[in-house]
Amino acid sequence: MLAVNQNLSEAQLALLPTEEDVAFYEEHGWYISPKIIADEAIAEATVATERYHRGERDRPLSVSTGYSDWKPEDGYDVVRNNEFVSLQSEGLRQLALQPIIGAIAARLTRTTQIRLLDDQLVYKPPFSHNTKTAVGWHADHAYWATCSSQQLITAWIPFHDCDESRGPLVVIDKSHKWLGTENTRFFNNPDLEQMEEKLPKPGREIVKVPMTLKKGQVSFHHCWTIHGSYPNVSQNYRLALAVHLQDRDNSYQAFRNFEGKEIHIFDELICRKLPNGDPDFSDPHVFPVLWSELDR
Ligand SMILES: O=C(O)CCC(=O)C(=O)O
Repeated sequence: MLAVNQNLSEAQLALLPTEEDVAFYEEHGWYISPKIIADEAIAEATVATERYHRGERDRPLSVSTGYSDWKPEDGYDVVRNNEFVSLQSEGLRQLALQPIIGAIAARLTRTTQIRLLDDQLVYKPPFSHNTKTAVGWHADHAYWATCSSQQLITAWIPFHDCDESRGPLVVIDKSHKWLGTENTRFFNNPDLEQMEEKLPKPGREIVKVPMTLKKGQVSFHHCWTIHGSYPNVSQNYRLALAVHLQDRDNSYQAFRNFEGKEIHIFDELICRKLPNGDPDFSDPHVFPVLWSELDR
């Protein structure tokens, strides 16, 4: 087996989570890294975002509908949610696929390989009385029923300092351990207080932890951690890239909901198939590897 530290500098190695950090993640369902992303990488991704928002694509997807894909005709004074941007924009790919992000995710989930699953570029306009910019409560895995793994993880990368006024991600502490969260899919409902009543909280106090980060820091959350993001009440825009990641063991599993309806996710449409006809969640064109200990 080749060394885990390949491609990471000594300085980067020192930034990986300790065993104590991993235990914290397992207990709380979230983790905040030190500064791991260079300012230059964020500057390049900001330019790439401007191009993306103008409609420029370096490599368009083979299927053009069925995923969130804000376009100028949707209006500017709204939350802009663009998925799968790292497959379509070179500049955003450079940010999303940084090995240090994969190495941290691998430590936190105790796996030997981290692959991309999906991503979301989320832009919130500066505050205006007309626009609600909170992102509603959801658990990421509730949108990924055909993923077999319970160790999927998301890295959230703000492109600037993000204090509580600028619409940070907010997680519900320890909610990854709650039962009954399979249908917590309220991403598009910005009424956080109203929807809080509908959460399957098992008689416990809800402890909300905003991910108030400095530029270059990244937060990580477990795929069952309930989270949303606060409205942007600042005079500046808020921009962040959520990079959704799979551990080595994740594979396709057929899934039917409680009404017996077959559920599918967009990823299945754009990846290659396995010999048995199932979608291949390790197709390197769609699910590139960020980090691997065994394959290096
Ligand atoms: O950026 C946001 O406001 C929401 C991102 C999100 O839901 C996530 O990181 O899973």
